[in-house]
Amino acid sequence: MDSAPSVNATYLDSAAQTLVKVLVAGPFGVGKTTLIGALSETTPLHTEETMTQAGAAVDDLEGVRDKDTTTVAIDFGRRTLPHDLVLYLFGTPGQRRFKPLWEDISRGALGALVLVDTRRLGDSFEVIDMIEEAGLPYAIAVNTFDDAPNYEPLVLRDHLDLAPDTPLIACDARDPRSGIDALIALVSHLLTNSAMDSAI
Ligand SMILES: Nc1nc2c(ncn2[C@@H]2O[C@H](COP(=O)(O)OP(=O)(O)O)[C@@H](O)[C@H]2O)c(=O)[nH]1
Ligand SMILES: [Mg+2]
Repeated sequence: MDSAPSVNATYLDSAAQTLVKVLVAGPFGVGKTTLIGALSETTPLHTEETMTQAGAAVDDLEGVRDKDTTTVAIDFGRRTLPHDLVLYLFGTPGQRRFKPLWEDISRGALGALVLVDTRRLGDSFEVIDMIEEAGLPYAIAVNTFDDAPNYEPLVLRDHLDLAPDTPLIACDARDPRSGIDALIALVSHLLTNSAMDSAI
């Protein structure tokens, strides 16, 4: 005889959810793994390789304290926002030399949250260029490291050459509440740009 379904079953009706893939992008050491780890409601997956001597020549560690590994693949997590909007978060390497991998990971994504470190603004140009080339809408989240310069938003927009409607917010990648606010800024931007019309 089949056993009765458990009254404690917590499965959600998948029809009631909207599933959206977004990227968490940014240069090496900016806090992608930290952010996804802080706010994922599933155990985050991440693949990280210890930096090799060869990689040391191209992965500039200056200004990145306590950082002796570099992500060569992806981080993956999931976060549900209000209204049963389920975000699948893919942390992506920011280096152009990983472009084929980046293209695979970014397929089907509706947008990107780009993390920026104001101590190393120039490191963000490459990843922002790749996202713009892919035609993905994005929001910028400045991960506020303690010793990072604090720019006026207009100055930062100018440095990063942002469109006027691109969201620019400060966040602390270690703080889930702050990370969620950053994701909400991205999702609001996607909705404004109708990128999610067909998904919702
Ligand atoms: N002080 C401070 N440290 C952070 C913050 N976010 C990340 N870190 C640290 O910065 C380093 C790089 O972060 P990580 O998430 O590995 O960067 P990723 O390469 O972009 O995945 C780690 O040692 C983190 O603990 C932050 O908001 N404030
Ligand atoms: Mg990482």
